[in-house]
Amino acid sequence: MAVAGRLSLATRNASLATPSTATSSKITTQIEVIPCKICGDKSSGVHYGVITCEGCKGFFRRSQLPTVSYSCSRQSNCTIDRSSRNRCQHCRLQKCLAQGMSRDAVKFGRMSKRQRDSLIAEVERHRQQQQQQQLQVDAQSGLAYHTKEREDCSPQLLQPMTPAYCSGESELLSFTSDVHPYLLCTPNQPQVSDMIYRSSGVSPSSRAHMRGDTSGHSEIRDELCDSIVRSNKDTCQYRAEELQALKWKVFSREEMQAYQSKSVDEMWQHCAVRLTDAVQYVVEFAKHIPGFRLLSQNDQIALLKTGSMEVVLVRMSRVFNAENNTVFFDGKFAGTEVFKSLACGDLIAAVFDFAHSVCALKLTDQQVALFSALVLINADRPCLEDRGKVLCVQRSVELGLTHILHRDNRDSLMHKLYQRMSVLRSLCSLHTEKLRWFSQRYPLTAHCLFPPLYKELFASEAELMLLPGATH
Ligand code: HC3
Repeated sequence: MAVAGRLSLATRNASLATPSTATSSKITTQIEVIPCKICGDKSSGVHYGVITCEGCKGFFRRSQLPTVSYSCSRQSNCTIDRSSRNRCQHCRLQKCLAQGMSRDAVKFGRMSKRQRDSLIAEVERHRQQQQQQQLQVDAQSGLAYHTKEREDCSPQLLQPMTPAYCSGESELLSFTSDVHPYLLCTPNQPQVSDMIYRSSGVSPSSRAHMRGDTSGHSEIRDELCDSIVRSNKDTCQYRAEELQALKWKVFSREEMQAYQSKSVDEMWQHCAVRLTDAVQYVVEFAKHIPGFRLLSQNDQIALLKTGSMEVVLVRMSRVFNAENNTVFFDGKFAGTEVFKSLACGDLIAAVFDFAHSVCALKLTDQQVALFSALVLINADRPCLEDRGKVLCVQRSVELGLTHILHRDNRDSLMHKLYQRMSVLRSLCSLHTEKLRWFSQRYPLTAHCLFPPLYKELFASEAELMLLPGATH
């Protein structure tokens, strides 16, 4: 797997939602020349990751309320334009999702250099189109036209646009400059006690040293556990109270039928967007696991590529109601029937069984957090550059998990958690298999309509990029 070659991360600092540089603010002031990607009305900027008008922005915001659910009374293929946009909320929402709108785009919507250049090119292309139209009008009305600006146009800027979902740059990691406590260690020192905190001037270990006591080790371990638990809580996607309040809110028969009458590719696209949202939270979780950021970027990516789907599946147990076998999906609790049109019943059944089996372990939030960290930081994953360093972080997480299980009088859980880990591996292989089947059958959807992050995570395994000219 050519991780280093394909995934360049260095330039991923500009935020699409909150542009901070001069270039970004220049782009935002000019974005309005591009019509709303949903209905074609006049746009007002980038909202939820896509250029839209105020109307579609508000519509998308309202559509994300947990109580909202739309269905189409026709064939789910209504035309959405300025005049028809209010006729079918279902198809309008589908178009928003297909264009890549996501409520998480505000939080995670970082713009890569490629995307920024692409946007500048699109702004320029539209500006020129408008100018061209004006020139034609002027010519017809006999007006002279020669502007310096026209002569200066770079041919580069006139190149065809790459659709947002067809860009080839890494979506996996966006590096922010926020400082979090992190651990530093070398491959030859794989113990928590050998790690050095670099977050503040004086580390817990040196504080302990100065006091001459041995409690420093446990202090470090406790800080590591706290950090992972906090990170898990901050990135868990849904608040416990929210889930509790909606626990018995299941999809109605009509709503379920609306999902079931979606075409296979439509449902795949829908689920791919939902899955990608969940993965983005996992990526944020990973970035705050002490020690993760000290790994090379390629190793961080390699761990996320193999582990993020597994963590999504672990997290599924938190949003799973084992009493009626439903999962929180699109604002309500959904049974396996909701996913029928994906046409992969065996995968869905296996994933639901897994969630059930994790629920049966009755893990605390702390145990789930440490277990998730251990699923991610695994030195046995393929393509790691510095396996020793990964092992070092893995050991520290293992020690943390062992400690909290011991403290909670649940030592015997460790063995069961390792068993669950091997089930996770087979679930992901099955998922990859399904994706391979789907991308052979619907190459266009897989190539152009799946979120870039989804493709980046699963592409190499499932050969999603089957189209000629696709970036490998
Ligand atoms: C059902 C789901 C896996 C679980 C995902 C969960 C429930 C996980 C916990 C998050 O907090 C919320 C969440 C959102 C999306 C859920 C996924 C949607 C589809 C996926 C199935 C396993 C199908 C795989 C979809 C495919 C084939 C397109 O990749």
